[in-house]
Amino acid sequence: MKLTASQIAELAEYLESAHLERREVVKITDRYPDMDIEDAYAIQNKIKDRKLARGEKIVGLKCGLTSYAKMRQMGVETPIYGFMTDSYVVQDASEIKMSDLIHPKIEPEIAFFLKAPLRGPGCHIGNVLAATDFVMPAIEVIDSRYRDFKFDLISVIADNTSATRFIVGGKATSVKDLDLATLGVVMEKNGRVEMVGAGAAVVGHPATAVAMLANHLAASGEEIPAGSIILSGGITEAIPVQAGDSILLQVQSLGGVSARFV
Ligand code: OOG
Ligand code: MG
Repeated sequence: MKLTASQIAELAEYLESAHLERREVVKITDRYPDMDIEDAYAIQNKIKDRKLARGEKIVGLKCGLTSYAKMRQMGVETPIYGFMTDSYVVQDASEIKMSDLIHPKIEPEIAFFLKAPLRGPGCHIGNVLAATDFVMPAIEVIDSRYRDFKFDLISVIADNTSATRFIVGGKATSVKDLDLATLGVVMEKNGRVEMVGAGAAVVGHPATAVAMLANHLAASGEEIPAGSIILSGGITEAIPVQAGDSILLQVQSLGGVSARFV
């Protein structure tokens, strides 16, 4: 840790008000170039405390930068993790107001619904599949609070990994008869195929991303609670969206999930 408790609290307020007021801000490492990853998660945790104090509830956790494409793009080898509250939930086939957001992008993901807790260290695909009640297609809407959606690893962790909305839909499906690595995904915008991919784009197998999250939490003595929704991380690059855009994600065997930006 390089920052003081009051600097952590100040940066949490800086980023959370940018989120609430829908404005872009200068990335925090410009002001604190020496801050480290531990500081970044401490800021994210303070943002979580602020939301909980306001009455929001944690509904799930997310993995980010889990696709090889995104990791390469960022020059990193470890995923990042964030949280999602009830205010991030968007119902399938409904509208998302652009006026609530800054410069959103969408990502095709797999959502894991856990029936049992997951605790590291040493958590692996097998533990994740055993603890998974079912999976569903998910679209994550990310909306970095940083100017022009540009950041480094430390800044984006502090900004709760750009989390802002997510939509789940399609068929709740048991993982028993699914091969999540070869599962195909097709992301459409306005009736045009924009991105295609397969589950293996996420660290070889989407369940591995969930195992890595459990192992990450274990380092601070935490676990993933039963009943959580976990987003795997985007399978393809993110796609920018604007008012008027209709989006549809179809996942092999799991059906589709959609939304409209207005
Ligand atoms: C960081 C969040 C990345 C994912 O699925 O890879 C993420 C960002 O790119 O803004 O959610
Ligand atoms: Mg994501």
